Amino acid sequence: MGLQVPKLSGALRRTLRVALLGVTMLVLAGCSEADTHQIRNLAMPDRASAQGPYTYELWKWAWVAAMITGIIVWGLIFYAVVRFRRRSDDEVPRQTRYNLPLEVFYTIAPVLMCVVFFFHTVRVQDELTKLDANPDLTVEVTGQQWSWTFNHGIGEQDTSATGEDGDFAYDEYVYTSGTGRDIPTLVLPVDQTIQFNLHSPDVIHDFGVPSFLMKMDVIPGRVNKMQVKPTVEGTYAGKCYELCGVSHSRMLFNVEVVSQAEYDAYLADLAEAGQTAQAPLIGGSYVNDQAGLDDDSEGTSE
Ligand SMILES: [Cu+2]
Repeated sequence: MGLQVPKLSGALRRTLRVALLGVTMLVLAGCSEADTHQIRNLAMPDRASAQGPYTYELWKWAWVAAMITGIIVWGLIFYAVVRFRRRSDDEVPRQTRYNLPLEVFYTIAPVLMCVVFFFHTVRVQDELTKLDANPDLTVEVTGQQWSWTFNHGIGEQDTSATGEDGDFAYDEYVYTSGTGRDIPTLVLPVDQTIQFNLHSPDVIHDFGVPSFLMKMDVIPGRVNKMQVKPTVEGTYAGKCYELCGVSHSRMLFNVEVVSQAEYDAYLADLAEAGQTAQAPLIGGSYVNDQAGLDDDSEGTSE
């Protein structure tokens, strides 16, 4: 006799079916609106930047590709389990080895899949790291252990400035700076292409805003540049994406995307509060003698 599968009685089968339906409904009903939103977004935040959809589409289609692969693999597994199951106690099914076409297939198929993933990853990466030679504004960002300093330029922007070796795009800056205890807010105007020049005086950090679906390493000794165009006004959360030391988890900041008028008013407020500087606060040799980047920045002290 073959494998003994116990036959379920009709009544038992009906009971099981009702129970399964009940459990499914309970699980689905347990999903809050936020959960369903998350599921529909494939666990990604709503896109709040012009760059966001590129990252999101890559993420979405990677899931689709993984799902198709999964369904094929699961299908083949179940097919093999059923089709080639042991049918007798004293007989072993035909053992197949060294099937050359099959081996060629399962070597080439994953390589082809990686090629497709790689191609689209590079395509999206090129799109995200593309730099407009004339961004609407440039913000000098400093990631320091353990917070952020944001330097906004005042007046005319010199787009030929490199952001390196003291060559900055503006003659005057206003700034805001946080500590590990008191997280800073980055205010940005909506629908403007904003260039972030990223500076670090100490270790590698990573500047990113989940809702923009963009992030970039902040590396000491070099200035990485990233451009983002926020498209939706609102308040977002930003953070350091690179484990940079003991208080890495405190390297949070808020992002407020506002209208151009509100942005201008914000810069005026900072200037009025005396948070002005001739050059952006970027740490390095500035770290001990510039406001906002003094020892107080180390939120873990005391
Ligand atoms: Cu960090």
